Amino acid sequence: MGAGRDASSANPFQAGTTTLTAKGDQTEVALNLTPGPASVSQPAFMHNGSCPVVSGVKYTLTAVLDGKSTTMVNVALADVLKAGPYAVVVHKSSQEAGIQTTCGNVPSTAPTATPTARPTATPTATPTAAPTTPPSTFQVTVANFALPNITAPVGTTIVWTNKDSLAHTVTSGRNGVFDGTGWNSAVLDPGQTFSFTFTKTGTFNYTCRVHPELNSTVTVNQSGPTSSTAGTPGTSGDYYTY
Ligand SMILES: [Cu+2]
Repeated sequence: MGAGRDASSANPFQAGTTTLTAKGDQTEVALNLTPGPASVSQPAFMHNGSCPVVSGVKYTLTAVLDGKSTTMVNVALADVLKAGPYAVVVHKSSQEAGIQTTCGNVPSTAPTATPTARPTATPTATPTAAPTTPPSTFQVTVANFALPNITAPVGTTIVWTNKDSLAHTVTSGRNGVFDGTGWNSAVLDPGQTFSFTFTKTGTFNYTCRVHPELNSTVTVNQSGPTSSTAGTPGTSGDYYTY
């Protein structure tokens, strides 16, 4: 952790920064100034108080050479800060120690911890509900002399299987007459199938061309469920010719 701050320098001959760094129970005091006279050792001190008024020396720092000085102070950083404020004073040279070239205040509060980026929670993938795909095909049975009434979502392919003992057709229309739209199977002998895919919603009548009294509906909705119920059976049992 670095406690760097400069120095509102009262006499900014040599501007720079003082950095306090915790080193376990010790504190590193690093000065980084614009260099003074080349290769001239410049006495440096940490005084109690603030610039420009300076009272006694608290710590003697390593003399600054070419703008740099590092000193280990045998006091923990928190205690250094607690005991402040301090001012770092650098003198022109040993010979001219009476001339301060820098006075910088050392902050007396703990440096603000560098904000650690808060780890962003890894987004948990929301399990995607398996799309409820409507059954692509729906098996229905023609039996007991009746056509089933059917409900299914759009897109369903309805497969009629004739399990009756009679032949039937499944034909769009009413009363045995194909209405010219939709679907119209051939005559389905027992055991035969016919399929048709419903791509539009609506309620569609259908009938049997062989047995006009058989009339039922296919209801196609935007979505499920799929169901089939027995339609009204014929009564005559007549087998119409076709
Ligand atoms: Cu029929």
